[in-house]
Formats: sequence, C-alpha cells, structure tokens
Amino acid sequence: MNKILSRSVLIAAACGLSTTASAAQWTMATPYGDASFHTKNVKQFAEDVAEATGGELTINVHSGGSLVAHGEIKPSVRRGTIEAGEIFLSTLSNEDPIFEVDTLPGVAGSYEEAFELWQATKPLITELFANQGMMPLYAVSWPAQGIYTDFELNDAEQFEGLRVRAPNINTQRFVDYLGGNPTETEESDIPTAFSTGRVDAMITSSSTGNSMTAWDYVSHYTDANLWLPKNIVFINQRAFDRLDEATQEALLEAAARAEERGWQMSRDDNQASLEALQQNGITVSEPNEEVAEALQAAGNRLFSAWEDRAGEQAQQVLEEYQQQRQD
Ligand code: PCA
Repeated sequence: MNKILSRSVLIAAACGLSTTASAAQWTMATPYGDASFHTKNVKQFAEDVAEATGGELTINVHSGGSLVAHGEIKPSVRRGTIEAGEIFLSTLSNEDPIFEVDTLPGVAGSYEEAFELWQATKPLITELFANQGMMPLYAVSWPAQGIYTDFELNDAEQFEGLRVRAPNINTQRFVDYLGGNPTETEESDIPTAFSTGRVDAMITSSSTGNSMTAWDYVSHYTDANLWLPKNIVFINQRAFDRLDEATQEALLEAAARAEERGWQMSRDDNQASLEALQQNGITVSEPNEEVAEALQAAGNRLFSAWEDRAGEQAQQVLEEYQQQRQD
C-alpha cells in the first residue's frame, strides 16, 4: 500500500467509514421539519442511496431550516457549499413565472392534474436549473391548499383586514385580492406567528396544519382546494459529475422511487391529516357558495396577473399542458 492510500484509509477508519476512501458525503438542507411527509420521504431517499451505493454516497439531511435558511438553500447548492437541497418550488417565482404555475387556481385541481403539470413543466424547469449548474432530482406535491381561521368562514367580508400567513408571493397576492393583509411566514415560524399575534389565519395544506398543530391557534379549516404546489429536490451538477457512473445511476434510480413514493405519501398524508385535524377539534368544511365565489374571483385575478407576467416560454408550456388535458 502506498503512503497516500494508506493515509486515506487511516482517515476513513478514523471517521468510522467502512467504505472506500473515495466515498462521497453530501450535505442536504430542507426547510421542512421532521413531522412533514416530505422530510420523511427525503430521509428515506437518503437511506436508499446509502444502501444502493454500498455507502459510496451518503446524504446527510438537515431538516427544519436548521443548517441553511429556506431562501439560502438554492444559492448554497448553486455555489456548491452544500450538494443538495429541497425547497418550495414557487418561492423561485421572482426568477421565472414558470416556478409558480403550480400556485394558480384552476390550473391543476387534483393529484392527477398536478402530476401532469409537473411532467409538462419539468423540461423547462430542468433547463432553468441546468443554466445555474444544478439538476432537479424529483418533485412532490403538497396536498391542496386551504384556509385556517379562528372562526367559521362563511362570509367573504370576513377577509377584510384579516392577517393571513402565506407561504409564497402568489398566495400573498391572493390574500391581498381577497381584502386581507398577507404576511409571508416560513412553515417553521407558524407557531410563533400565531402566538405573538402577528397573524390571525393561514393558507396551507391539511398536512402542514397537522404537523404544525394548527388546533393550538385556530378552530376551522376551509378545505378550498385552491391549488397543489410542489417541493423540488435538486443537486449541484459538479457534485454529481464527480460521482462514478454506477453511483450516479443508483442516485437517479432512488430519486425516481422517491418521487413515486412521495406523491402517494402526499395523498395518504392528506387523508390522515384531515382526520387528525378533526380529532383535535378543528371543524373541517368546504367553502359555502359566497366564499367560493370570492375565492374564484381572486383566483381569476391571480391567473390574469400571472399571464401578464409570464414570458412566452412559460405561457406556451401552460398551453401545451392545457391542450393535453383536453385531448
Ligand atoms: N406547506 C408548506 C408549503 C405548502 C404547504 O402545504 C407551507 O405552508 O409552508
């Protein structure tokens, strides 16, 4: 054994690694906590990768924004400070309107449609990530978004002046159009936002309401089926290129499985979360006609504002998706 090799074997032994000295250790950051099904899925993905590569690649997942704040995850992966990240895709809307096409009402209102929309937008999204030296691995939808309030929402006037927590800019616009006062708040900051009285209500999914114990702050969930927004998991391209071919293949294969598993987890978690909300005393109902009309009107405005902002490419992708749906 030559000197350099014997040294790296020694280092590997010192680090407790049972694999070869060339084994890669990746760092991954996600803003979502361990109670989220997305985080459970990505941790399973990391385990699958370690197993399939015999430890040639290990991915250490740092959840709940503990290592990198949400807004810094993509820049960090781009720079290569960390190798992998997960984010709420629509938070990239200031870069390109295609990223927020899954937070528009009336575009995809079911899991089937949301998945088709992902397939339709994937090539352009992949290209935009590639332009910045990154590669998407998979994307998984949250359950449909609805509205949490501490009163029964039965009148559109109730939105007037209501301080509503929203997870992205488009949802803030939506709240604004309804007459409310939107505040962008990270999922992990939801408890503080309510307990300090910064917000009265929030827009999110059954899943986030459940994992953030919404019953501590609100009493009603209006299951409005607004839209099904996605998280995306992506990596630094150079880090990928440094892996040998077999490891690359194993990684991509595990990612494909994570995507499939994740969409199913989302459906299951939606059911389980709706039950958990009710068991903990939250009244779950669909919007009444008047509220539904107000949501529809705000949604229409949101959609036309998006069309005005969207470039030709993004509009074309949406048209192709809509065309496919009609066929
Ligand atoms: N949960 C995340 C994003 C959408 C969702 O359902 C959140 O509210 O921050």
